[in-house]
Amino acid sequence: MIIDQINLYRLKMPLKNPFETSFGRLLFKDFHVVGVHCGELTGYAESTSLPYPVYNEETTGTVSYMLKEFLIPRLFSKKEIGHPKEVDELFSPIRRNNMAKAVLEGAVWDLFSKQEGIPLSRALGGQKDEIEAGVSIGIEASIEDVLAKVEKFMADGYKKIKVKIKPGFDVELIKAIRNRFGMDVPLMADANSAYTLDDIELLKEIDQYGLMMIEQPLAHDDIIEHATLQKQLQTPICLDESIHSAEDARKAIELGSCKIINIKVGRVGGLTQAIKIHDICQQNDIPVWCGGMLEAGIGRAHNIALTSLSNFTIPGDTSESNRYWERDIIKPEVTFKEPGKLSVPASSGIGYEVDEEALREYLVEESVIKNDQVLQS
Ligand code: OSB
Ligand code: MG
Repeated sequence: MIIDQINLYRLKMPLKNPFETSFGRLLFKDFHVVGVHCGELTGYAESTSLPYPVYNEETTGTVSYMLKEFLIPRLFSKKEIGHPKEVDELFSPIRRNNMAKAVLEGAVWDLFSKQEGIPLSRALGGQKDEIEAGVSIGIEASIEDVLAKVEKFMADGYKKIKVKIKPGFDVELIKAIRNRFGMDVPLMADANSAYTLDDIELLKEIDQYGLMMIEQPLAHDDIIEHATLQKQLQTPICLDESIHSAEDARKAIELGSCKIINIKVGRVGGLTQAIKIHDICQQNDIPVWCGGMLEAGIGRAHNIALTSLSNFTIPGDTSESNRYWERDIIKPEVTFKEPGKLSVPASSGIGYEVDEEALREYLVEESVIKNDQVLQS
């Protein structure tokens, strides 16, 4: 592949409803779509950054800066790319900035699979034709409001319900869900680092409710105290924020910091690294699932392709497009093939068309970056 041009689109998409976590409230998604061009073909990916550095250290602004100043020039410096894994290697001397790396690497993966004429899922090594869908419910004004959403999403057929918790909105919420809907709800809680080991009694109380897992209860950069906590809980701990690479995953597994890992492509710096984490977890009998960052359609399509790998045995955060969007940026939108199940596309690349008209509707900034190396040669 010789990439001749890269289009960088910054989009602002209003969420149907605000989404609140222990670190704040989001009203819209402000993110980038990257298109990498090679002749007639374009590979697409979407950045998972948020407007504020509250989930990780990146923001939509830092992603834009890193892409323009470092990552795109570095990609162009390599004359020809044989395989997307080379992009992961090419970016490895640059520290962190994983979401910025991931969006460019992901677009190259899509381009590569389009060139090969195979689905992205197959290029990644995935075998499944369908995956199970889960949904994440934010912190709401009241427990009743969360219960109403749980009821709706269960009726829709979702196979996993994740609820966000924070101090003061935790035990009572879980108890209310169990009291209303019983043990049949495949339920988990995500704390987004809102607790410390001082909260051990409260965490032990949550332990009674038979959750599938508790996600990232302790600090965003911790794997030591999570190991201490896991020894005292029956409920599996799932790490999200703490895992940025296959090396992090290996160390967390070795320490016993978790029994499950949430893989988010952006957080770990791309699909190549996501596959490595998947493989290390598989070798150690640690199941994984694909976490979400309120993606629009392109990001959703990437997540579906990744989830087709065999150790993604737990439903992820990947929901239908209409969970967050009035109008998504792909055609067709992501919808269930049957309740709670999504098809893994059989056509080449991400398997969805980018809806240019919708993309333009949300566009706030566009940059076209040409590869001068190609023009000169
Ligand atoms: O921790 O999983 C998280 C959204 C933004 C930031 C962090 C998280 C989330 C979600 C979103 O839970 C899930 C989704 O994409 O539906
Ligand atoms: Mg999480």
